Amino acid sequence: MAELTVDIAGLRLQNPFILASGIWGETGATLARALRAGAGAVVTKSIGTEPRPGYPNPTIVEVPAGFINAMGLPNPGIEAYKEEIEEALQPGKPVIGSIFGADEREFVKLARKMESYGVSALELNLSCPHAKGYGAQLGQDPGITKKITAAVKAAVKIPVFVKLTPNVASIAAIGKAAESGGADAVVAINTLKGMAIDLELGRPVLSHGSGGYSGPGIRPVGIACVYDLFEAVKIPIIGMGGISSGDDAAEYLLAGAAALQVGSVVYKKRDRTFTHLSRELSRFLSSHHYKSARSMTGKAHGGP
Ligand code: RRO
Repeated sequence: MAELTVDIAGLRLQNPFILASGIWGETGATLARALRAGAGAVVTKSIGTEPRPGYPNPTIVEVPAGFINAMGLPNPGIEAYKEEIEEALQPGKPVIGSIFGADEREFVKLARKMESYGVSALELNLSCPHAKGYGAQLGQDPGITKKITAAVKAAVKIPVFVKLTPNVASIAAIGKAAESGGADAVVAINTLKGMAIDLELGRPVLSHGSGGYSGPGIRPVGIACVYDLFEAVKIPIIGMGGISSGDDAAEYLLAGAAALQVGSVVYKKRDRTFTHLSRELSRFLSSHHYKSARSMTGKAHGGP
């Protein structure tokens, strides 16, 4: 049996498949469920300083090859989230705390709290495509990305991952900014800005108008981003965007990912997601004579 264990910035994962932020992440019970169902690690919903209801319905629509969502960062706020983390920690596997803020002061406050709750690492959301004053509005700027990353790194001891937006001219430049701010890993990619129009109403389907496109349709974009980042940074890359099979996972590893996140596929495969993907990746490794998932990282680069 090929070895699926991977290490990311000191975190040991039994397999490379991490539940992405926003998928089952608002409660500790669902995070624990994903871990018990075989996830290597889980990422929480992005948590802010205050409770937020999110945008009114409709907040998600199925489109060809994926979904468009504009949930609007719904979350219970950092104070109330302590008990969810406690429950998520029960299975004894890594829990990664995702946070979003408007500036480095908010990020530092959230980072300290999350660390005190016992998470294994932080994921800074600098990439939500439709949040005024948050997410990609900060993460599209390399200077702001570096400043927020450096401020969080100086405030906590646990590893800090920075989740990047594909909605930029050069994701490599933003990855380098995160690295120079001291990031321990980058996560690529968050959703692509997208929109669906309701032909009968003659209006956008989602209440917010635009949203974030995820699912199989964005996989080539994610692969290109991971490939470019691998050439630009030395820190590990956590790859994501449209992974729904062992072959998709292998493609991301070859492009340069050291671990993977999955989101949209969980809506289809639910609790079977992680065992299914692990089994398929394991089969791919054996049939292609790779000893381990680890040994595949970045193998699509370099000479003939
Ligand atoms: O909550 C959302 O609407 C959301 C977030 Br925070 C994000 O980072 N990416 C996304 O597609 N949706």
